[in-house]
Amino acid sequence: MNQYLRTLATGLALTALSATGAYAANLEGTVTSAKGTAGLVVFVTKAPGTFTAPAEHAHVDQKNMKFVPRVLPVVAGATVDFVNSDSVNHNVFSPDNEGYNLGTWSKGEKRSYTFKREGVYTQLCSLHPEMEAFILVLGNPYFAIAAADGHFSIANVPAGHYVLQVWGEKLKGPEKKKTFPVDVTAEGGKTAISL
Ligand SMILES: [Cu+2]
Repeated sequence: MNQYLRTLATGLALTALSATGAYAANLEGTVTSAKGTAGLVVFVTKAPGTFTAPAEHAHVDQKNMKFVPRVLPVVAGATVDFVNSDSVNHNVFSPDNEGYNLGTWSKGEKRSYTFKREGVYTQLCSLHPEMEAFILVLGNPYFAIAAADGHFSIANVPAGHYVLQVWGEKLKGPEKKKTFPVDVTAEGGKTAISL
């Protein structure tokens, strides 16, 4: 194959890869907020295509009188198993969106719930009012929880233009509505978000 044909073939292959969205890279960045970065969820607001939740269930533990993790982002359709690891009974209910009450169960048992609708669901226990956690149900799998230093990395994002938003339990409405545009190329994407 001569040089021209080789270049043409490479170009066609790259075009085909791009058209099928095969280019996917890490979208990384930092988020800063006066309210702290622990538990902040950075997510892509909209992404083309339809997404199915992983068959494997996500888990929320009830341990030492706390929900662990306190913040859990999942894609719509995901099933979450709530596991009681304490020697006392726990309950799980949420007053948000369609609302649910999974009942009360004892150590070593679990109950499951499938989140079909996008939204934020506060997790509460009717037996222990101090217990609280949050499940964010998102429309696509492109999200990450920021580390304590504010760094986040969203894996396998197809090349394209996106808008990021941030959710945090201490953030107010205007902060949660702030949008941050970012481009992802074959080499990835990088951004700095200041709330
Ligand atoms: Cu409880």
